[in-house]
Amino acid sequence: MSRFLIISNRLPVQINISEDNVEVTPSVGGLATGMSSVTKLFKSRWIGSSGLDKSLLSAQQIKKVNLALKKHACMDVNLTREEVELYYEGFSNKTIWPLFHYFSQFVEYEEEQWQAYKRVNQKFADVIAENMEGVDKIWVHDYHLLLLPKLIKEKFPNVTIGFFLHIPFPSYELFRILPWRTEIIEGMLGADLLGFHTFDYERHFMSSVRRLLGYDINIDEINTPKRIVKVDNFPMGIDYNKFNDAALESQRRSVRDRSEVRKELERYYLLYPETKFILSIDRLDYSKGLINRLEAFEYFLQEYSQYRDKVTLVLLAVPSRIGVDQYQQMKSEVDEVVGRINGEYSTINRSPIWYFYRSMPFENLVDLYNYCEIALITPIRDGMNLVAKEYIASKTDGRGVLILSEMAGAAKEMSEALIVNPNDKAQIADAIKQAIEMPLEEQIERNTVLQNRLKRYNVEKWATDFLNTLDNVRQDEQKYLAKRLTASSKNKILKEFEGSNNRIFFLDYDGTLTGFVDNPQHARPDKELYELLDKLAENPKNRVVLISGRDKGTFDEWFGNKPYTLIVEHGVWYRHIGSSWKMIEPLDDSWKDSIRSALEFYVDRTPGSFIEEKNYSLVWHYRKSDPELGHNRAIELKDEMTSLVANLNLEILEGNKVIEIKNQGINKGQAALKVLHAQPADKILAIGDDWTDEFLFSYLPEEAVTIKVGMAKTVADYKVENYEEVRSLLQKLTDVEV
Ligand code: GDG
Repeated sequence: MSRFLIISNRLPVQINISEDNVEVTPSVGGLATGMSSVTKLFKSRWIGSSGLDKSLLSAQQIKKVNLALKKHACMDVNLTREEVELYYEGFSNKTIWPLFHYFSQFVEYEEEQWQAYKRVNQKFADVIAENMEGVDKIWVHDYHLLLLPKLIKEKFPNVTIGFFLHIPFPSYELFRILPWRTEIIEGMLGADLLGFHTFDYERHFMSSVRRLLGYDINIDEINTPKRIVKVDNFPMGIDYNKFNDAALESQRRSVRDRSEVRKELERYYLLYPETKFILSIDRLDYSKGLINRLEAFEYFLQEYSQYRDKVTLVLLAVPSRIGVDQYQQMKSEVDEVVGRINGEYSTINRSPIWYFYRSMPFENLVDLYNYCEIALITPIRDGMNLVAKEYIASKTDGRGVLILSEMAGAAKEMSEALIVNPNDKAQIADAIKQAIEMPLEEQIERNTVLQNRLKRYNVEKWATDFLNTLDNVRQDEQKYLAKRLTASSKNKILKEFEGSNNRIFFLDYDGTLTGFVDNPQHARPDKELYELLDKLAENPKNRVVLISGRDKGTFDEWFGNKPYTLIVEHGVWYRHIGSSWKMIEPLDDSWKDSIRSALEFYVDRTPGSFIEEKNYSLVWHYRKSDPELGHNRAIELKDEMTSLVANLNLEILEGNKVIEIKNQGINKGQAALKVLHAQPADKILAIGDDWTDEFLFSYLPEEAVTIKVGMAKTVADYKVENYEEVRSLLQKLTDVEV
């Protein structure tokens, strides 16, 4: 059985210590529930902080805590008071939390807190390292541990790492503000699978990767220099049955056994049968939009005076992060606004807001969900918002209206709710009115759709979906690892080539023999490369063929007097050693004028891009353009060209930050076959990095050894990481005995 680690800032347990007695009970939060279903499948262990300040405990108590945690398969990461202050309250909650929720005015940029954040992420990595025996899979959670995936990967490259972010990932324009943005993105990219609640967060993350690191992105995969990282969205669900069953159970209880909250609501309802309860539940956090919500409610009371004595707002604000200044300020602000509204609109018998600043036991929470006719959930930003889902799950008779902010991740899946802009008081007030007046059939109709969806995609499904995707990524990784050119496969190739008297090497140029540079003109061969190729070519048993998308002129200039065969323009021209350029097949170039003018339009609208003209093709380069603009324009260009090129018998080749338009049926594979046909070889080696090289790999006879540079998918036999590895292999081949 494989072993699995779950990592989060806090362990999913409550610890009670009284003198010599230590009691550890599992907590019941969404994440813990979701995980419990998957932890049954694997031998797993949870690593996180217990939240205890161990400096206040005796050695005996610490021992007991650790033992009790072990029984619950938990491992404590021991944080000092100072670390909690700087890493948790500090960098996590005063830098990342406000920034990722678009509250840039609250963001602190403290080097000391950043250093503590790095230190604590390392501390987590160290505890993980001590617990790695038999572990092949790790799932890291949330914004406190953004650097952890990379720290684990560096030490344990073969372990598969998933990371899930529970809060929004902001747009690049916000994220770029952060002085430590690159380290954070690189930290996250240590994972093999990155999960977000919504496609928007995923999209924002991709955009930051593209802009900060320039990596190529293929739909939902990022090609980093070493690995492919998969990115996807997994909207977190809830334990639907738990809420639905608890609500049914509460209704079945005799009046005497009901919770105080329920009794109080029912009593009030008997007195004022026209009352509609509007429920608001969240942690007291600025991202949850409490002030806006209260002001919208105030506006509603002003505008729709006919409902003033018919609505009660039940406001449950759960204390949170009380050590952070903004949270204390917010508490005073909420107190003040609630006081103002109640002061203005209360009568002798009733006040419009019932305000609770505390957390409630689960049963009471479900009673509130079940009993209140309307839920008003209007965060300014929220990764997902589980309260909205729990409310709907607790509506056992299908009645009730959810008013939900469009800024909550949950809004993407809950379009049957009344969706509002949390900053638009008038719209919220109208939605409250609409909710009060909504016919029961409509409520049931909307909620049935919502409930069916929540039942299906519950937290268990969420967790298993994520882990199944992680397993698939692992299998892909294994496939990749199987293709990785190892020392032993290298030796095998060398041995095979040693025995041959007639060897040929088809070598792509850019990205294969040299690295990429911004301007293709600057990618001249260096001295080391000339020496390497010369040495390879000087052996009479070897033939060196450079096969590239470049133009004749450039290759003439760089390799004109060299003893290599040259194939350029992706197989349009070839030149044998000492002879002149010949066309592989006669071609027509009369199409160029019409295509050129279309491409010029893209150059005008895409700063930094330019056209390269080859004899039988036109190339639009966008490596120096804004990465996202370039990417989008490339998609547009391909779209626009599709029908045009088909009519002119042309084709579009997409390379690394280039789009090339050329005559159909010409490719590196066909050109290589011509060369082989004219003069066969018994050992063939082909190396390339681009997808245009895939033609080469697939056209060559089966016995050819083919090598892909980079991590992208390939039909080649082997993969190497970069051009340096190619050079080192060629170096070894020059030493093969004559
Ligand atoms: C973060 C993201 C994302 C609340 N009051 C009481 C209580 N709760 C429980 C609710 C719910 C949970 O706390 C709150 O979850 P949310 O999703 O609404 O919000 P965050 O705490 O901010 O969570 C959020 C989430 O992570 C998951 O990825 O959805 O966007 O910010 O489950 O039931 N539970 C009890 N008493 C209370 O008074 N027992």
